[in-house]
Amino acid sequence: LSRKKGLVSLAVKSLKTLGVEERRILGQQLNQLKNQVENSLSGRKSTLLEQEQKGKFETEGVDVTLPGHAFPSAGIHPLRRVWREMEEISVRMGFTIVSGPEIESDYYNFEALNIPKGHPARDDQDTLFLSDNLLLRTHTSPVQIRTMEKQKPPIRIVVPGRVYRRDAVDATHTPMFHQVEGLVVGEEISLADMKGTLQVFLRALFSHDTRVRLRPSYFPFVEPGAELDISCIFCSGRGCRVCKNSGWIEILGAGMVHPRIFERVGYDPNRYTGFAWGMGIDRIALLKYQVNDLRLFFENDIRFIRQF
Ligand code: 2U9
Repeated sequence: LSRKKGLVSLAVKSLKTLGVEERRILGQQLNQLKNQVENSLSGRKSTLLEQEQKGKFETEGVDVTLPGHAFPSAGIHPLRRVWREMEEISVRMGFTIVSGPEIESDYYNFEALNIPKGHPARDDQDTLFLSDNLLLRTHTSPVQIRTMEKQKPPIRIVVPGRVYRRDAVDATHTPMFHQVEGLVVGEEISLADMKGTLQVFLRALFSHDTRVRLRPSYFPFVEPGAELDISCIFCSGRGCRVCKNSGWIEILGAGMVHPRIFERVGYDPNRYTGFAWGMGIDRIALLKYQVNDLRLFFENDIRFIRQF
């Protein structure tokens, strides 16, 4: 049937050499022939297609009784678990969870926290500056300042969040890590309230018989300041590898809020006192889950995350 070389096409072309009557009869017959060939071609084509389909159904069919493919999911990240647990304990104790910006001004990150320019504490906290005035917060404390500017005492807040320091990455340092800080402000709030509150919190986080002890320490935003140790969660204080045989593990820093901070946010330091504390979520997750390298928390290897 092809237009140039097909036998039927050539025969149609040769019709013009014939007389009128012959042309009419032969023309009709050629038309019939053409239809026949076309019909049998398309018939054969659909038979072949049908056979192909049938073959495909047989070889590529889906067996719905086979088990499906498992969706790869890792579960809740260990850092998020510790973060949530700390939030839940705090809320049960009557605290409100507050958050704030990760990009901060010099004022909220340092100045308002009694860390003036030239203060040696600014060296400790190798800061990631974005400009002369803007930086990535080195602690979540700016959120406590912002809250006090907006609210009057009593204050009971807990502030979890990401913080940043200019550290080289190794097993115990990452330039971004996580903190939970807390702040209580009111009338006649004492150091005993601080120790009792932190003991209740830490017993809920670690174990009901965890003991706590305070050691004097220095932070510019508190006076007096202290570091808090808990009795070792692995040997209950008898001495082991984790606590380096001391029976104690340092867990957080705390202290009574410096009166100069109250003055700056417009609280009367003669009327109000308060305490604050801060701890690293990542470090506590290392301890709780017995992980020896912080970097594992940031690689997000599903085989690691699945273990918690
Ligand atoms: C205000 C007033 C006081 C928060 C405090 C610490 C002590 C502390 C460190 C623990 C390990 C930071 O993550 S870490 O490196 N923090 O030792 N933080 S007192 O004091 C405040 C905060 C806000 C307005």
